[in-house]
Amino acid sequence: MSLLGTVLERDGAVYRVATAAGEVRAVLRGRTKRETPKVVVGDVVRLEPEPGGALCGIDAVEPRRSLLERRVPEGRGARPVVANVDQVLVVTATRDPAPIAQLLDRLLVVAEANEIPAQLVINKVDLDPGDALARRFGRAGYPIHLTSARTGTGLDELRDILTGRTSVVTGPSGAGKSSLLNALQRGLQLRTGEISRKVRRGTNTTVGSVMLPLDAGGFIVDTPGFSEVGLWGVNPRALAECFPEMRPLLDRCRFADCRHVSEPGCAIRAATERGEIDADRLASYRALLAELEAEPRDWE
Ligand SMILES: Nc1nc2c(ncn2[C@@H]2O[C@H](COP(=O)(O)OP(=O)(O)OP(=O)(O)O)[C@@H](O)[C@H]2O)c(=O)[nH]1
Ligand SMILES: [Mg+2]
Ligand SMILES: [Zn+2]
Repeated sequence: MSLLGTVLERDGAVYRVATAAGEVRAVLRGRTKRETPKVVVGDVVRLEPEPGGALCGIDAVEPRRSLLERRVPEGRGARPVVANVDQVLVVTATRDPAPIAQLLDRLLVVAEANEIPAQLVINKVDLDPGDALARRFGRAGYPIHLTSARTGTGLDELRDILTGRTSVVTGPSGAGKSSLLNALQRGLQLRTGEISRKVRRGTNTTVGSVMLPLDAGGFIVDTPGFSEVGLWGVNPRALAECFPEMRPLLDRCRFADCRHVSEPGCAIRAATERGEIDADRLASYRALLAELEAEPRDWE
């Protein structure tokens, strides 16, 4: 009798898997050992209890709804990081630390490049209402959620969008991600007010992703180094498609291969001059474009 489960974490050859009957530990077996795709965190797997053993066998991987991939700089293709992510929540503070719009744009582009819907959480509204941020990203087309982990503002709304889905929560250090999650999920006790992830990132060792089940249903994914996921290898030509407010205008540029930098007849620049696209978003687009164009052209 086989059982379905969701892979929460990998520890060497052993996977921690959540099933309706509780958590089990499992190893790859036969077919899943040899075959690609390799099992990653977030995968829904079919388990076969090992007779008399403490470990289950993973017999099959269910088809994936989505896949967040880390593209490898040396042109070695892409490495799967997390499967079945439904949404990315980019969290920023209104202040302390000061929001950096361009960094938020980058995180949103990473989500778009992986074809995962993104939303913006503007936290610490007890310190500043965050109007300018809400306007900038709202105009770009992103759903906005105003929260305060300190006062509880917006937490019901945040709980609603997390429930029943698998969400990557990302954003700059100090934005309040851990504080928000602790406020939403009893017993989570993530450490706050320390720069935990930075330390791990600095060592250059890739720490795997972890999924945290929510009591209300759904999972939160902690993916170290999300900002390094996904931008490598994005075709510069496809970058403008990762800006939702630019997408509907792209076929109106005079040249089909318009980079929206200095080309004549550019519909994006015209819309920016008319005030329909935020000039600062276009500036972010150009900064990311320059970065991508400086990369080796693995994707060609
Ligand atoms: N005033 C105020 N402070 C907050 C709020 N949310 C979090 N903080 C504080 O901001 C600091 C950073 O919060 P964390 O939850 O650790 O931030 P983080 O995003 O998890 O940071 P990293 O784990 O380093 O990425 C802590 O001192 C929190 O107490 C809020 O809504 N309002
Ligand atoms: Mg944290
Ligand atoms: Zn153009």
